[in-house]
Amino acid sequence: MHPNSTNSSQNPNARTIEVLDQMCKYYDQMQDQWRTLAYRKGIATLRKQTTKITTAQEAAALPFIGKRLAEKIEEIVLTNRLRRLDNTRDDPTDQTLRLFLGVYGAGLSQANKWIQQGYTTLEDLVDRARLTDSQKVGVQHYEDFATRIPRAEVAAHGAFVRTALQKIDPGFEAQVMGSYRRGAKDSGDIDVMITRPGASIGTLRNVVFEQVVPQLFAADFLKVKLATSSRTSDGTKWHGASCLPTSNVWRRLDLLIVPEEELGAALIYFTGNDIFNRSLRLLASKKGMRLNQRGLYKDVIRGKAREKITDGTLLEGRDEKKIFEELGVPWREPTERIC
Ligand code: DCP
Ligand code: MG
Ligand code: MN
Repeated sequence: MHPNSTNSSQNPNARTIEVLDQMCKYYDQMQDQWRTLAYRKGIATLRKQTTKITTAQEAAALPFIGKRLAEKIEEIVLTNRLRRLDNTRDDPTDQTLRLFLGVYGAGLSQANKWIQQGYTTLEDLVDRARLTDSQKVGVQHYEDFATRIPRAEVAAHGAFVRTALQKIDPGFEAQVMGSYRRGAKDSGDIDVMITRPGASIGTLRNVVFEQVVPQLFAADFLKVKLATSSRTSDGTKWHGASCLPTSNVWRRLDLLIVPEEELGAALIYFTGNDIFNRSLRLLASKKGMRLNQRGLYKDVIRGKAREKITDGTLLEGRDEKKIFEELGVPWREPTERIC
């Protein structure tokens, strides 16, 4: 999550950050997006401090650290631990919930249903629960998907996809996005963006879905296609699992199809991180603009709650640097987009 936190042990708040990171991970596993986000912002603030923050009052004076988080910081400094975190570790239902939430494709309601049905282990799910195909894969490869992917292996999966694409048409490009592009030493999944200068979205989709994906299955690199819960699937994404010939660990792989006109906006969106993206979108909306994974738009009319009333007109989609310029944001290297 924080790939560039190299000299973290030298940070005066290293121990506080370590404990808060665990708490953040817990909320992330619980799919509590609000608390996860609040912790990540607070942790980012702490990382920037050059002195040790010891009191709640000191902590609360810093950006993105509210009263509750400030109190937790003080508790960690005073006791070297966090009761809230200890509690989660002692509660068996909580542990089972987290176990089940780790199954690919299982959300909170599904995980809670399994608990209500009396299941407590992954074996219970295999033996007794009625699972979707994706959930079956999620259980069978639970360990695989929970394991971080070393940077070199992420690159190798990207290269495998690129080679297959360029055999069909040398004009194709495949670029690894997400945490990898931000320079992370390991990643949770592999995000590969596919594009080709001059090709229409129809051509891109056809080559990817009708040619590359089948070929990569035949090569035994792709293992399975996985369903997503998102309603936003517009036929430009493929989710599944891949495995290198030299390995037996399955990895989560996303293929993202992007036409040239949208390349710059997609580069921004799929590089992230998600907090950086949110802050750019908020800034755009404050300036009467709108940013999404397809482009930056101007003259967007919004209502009282910043809800958009008109779509606006496209300012820039193709060029990543130009989008920063139009937004009036100084260029940030991907490795600096950690927020
Ligand atoms: N993204 C976003 N908002 C989301 C999900 C994703 O802005 N809710 C963008 C930013 C992410 C990128 O898509 O960086 C890729 O999403 P991933 O979930 O794969 O996240 P990362 O690649 O950043 O991290 P990980 O190493 O966990 O895969
Ligand atoms: Mg990723
Ligand atoms: Mn992904």
